[in-house]
Amino acid sequence: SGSCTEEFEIPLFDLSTITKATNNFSAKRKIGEGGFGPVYKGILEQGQEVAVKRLSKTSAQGEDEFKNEVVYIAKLQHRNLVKILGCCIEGGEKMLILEYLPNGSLDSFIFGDRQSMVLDWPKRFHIINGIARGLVYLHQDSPLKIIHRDLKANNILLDNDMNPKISDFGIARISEEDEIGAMTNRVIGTYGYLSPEYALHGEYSVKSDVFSFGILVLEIVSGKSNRRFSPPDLSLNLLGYAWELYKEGRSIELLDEHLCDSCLTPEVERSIRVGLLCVQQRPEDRPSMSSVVLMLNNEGPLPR
Ligand code: ACK
Repeated sequence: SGSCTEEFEIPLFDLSTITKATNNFSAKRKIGEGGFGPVYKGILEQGQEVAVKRLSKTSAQGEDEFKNEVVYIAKLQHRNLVKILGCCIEGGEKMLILEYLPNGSLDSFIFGDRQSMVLDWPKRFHIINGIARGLVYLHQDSPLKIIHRDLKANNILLDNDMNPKISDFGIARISEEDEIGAMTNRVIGTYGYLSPEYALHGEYSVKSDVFSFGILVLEIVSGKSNRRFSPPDLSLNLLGYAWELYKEGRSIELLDEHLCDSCLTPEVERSIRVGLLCVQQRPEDRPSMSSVVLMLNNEGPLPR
């Protein structure tokens, strides 16, 4: 009994419970490296699988990201966001206990070693649509209006049914409603996904998430990663390539070679077009996530 913070009423786990569940944080149980430290798979006494995100950076930034994540994730509840089960703050340790998602991140699915399990187009569209719905919730339907700021394939986790779940709220921020953009002099996030106004001028808004979403769409469609590209070459990358193909009516060449040629259905074309709308240079030209969902599902007009 007890809770992580007075304010948020998240269940508090004992350190002994988590130590046991993770086999004393054994290397075998480590599933990856997250924003502020390693992530372990844990199995609770009742057999329930959990993911344990352990704060390891003893830096002010690590502490901030941990606190940020607890505070935000506790208030958010949506089928396309990772669920928090509780936390553990004891003996100098700080950990988040999250639902365990057996299929890991989208990153390893589309660019990684799981290429043998090629995602067909309907699954890819399901993933794109789910991420978009999660973002509509974050941006406008959640009690806090939140900008994620670090959307990338590595932060999209997949459950057993390939439902995407947005994770890692370490650097998320509340969006000030009537502000077009907030400023920061500390640009954190991941190159390849950062919008130009954020990467170059530290200006962020919900429209920076829309940009990152657009990159994700192009990555999911093409099976190619945009991560290795960084400023000032923002145009010499996947999105520049996608634009070229689109303008010349050759969008089919963007498609992942693992997808069938007959895949260039109106649905795929729509997704590519929506992705390209989202990565426009000027934030004000990018659509909101709610119009993205409408356009993806052919329920709203798609501008030329
Ligand atoms: O692709 P992955 O195995 O899936 O590697 C990353 C790594 O940890 C760093 O984020 C994995 N991961 C993070 N959170 C979870 C979770 N809740 N369930 C399963 N795997 C997770 C992620």
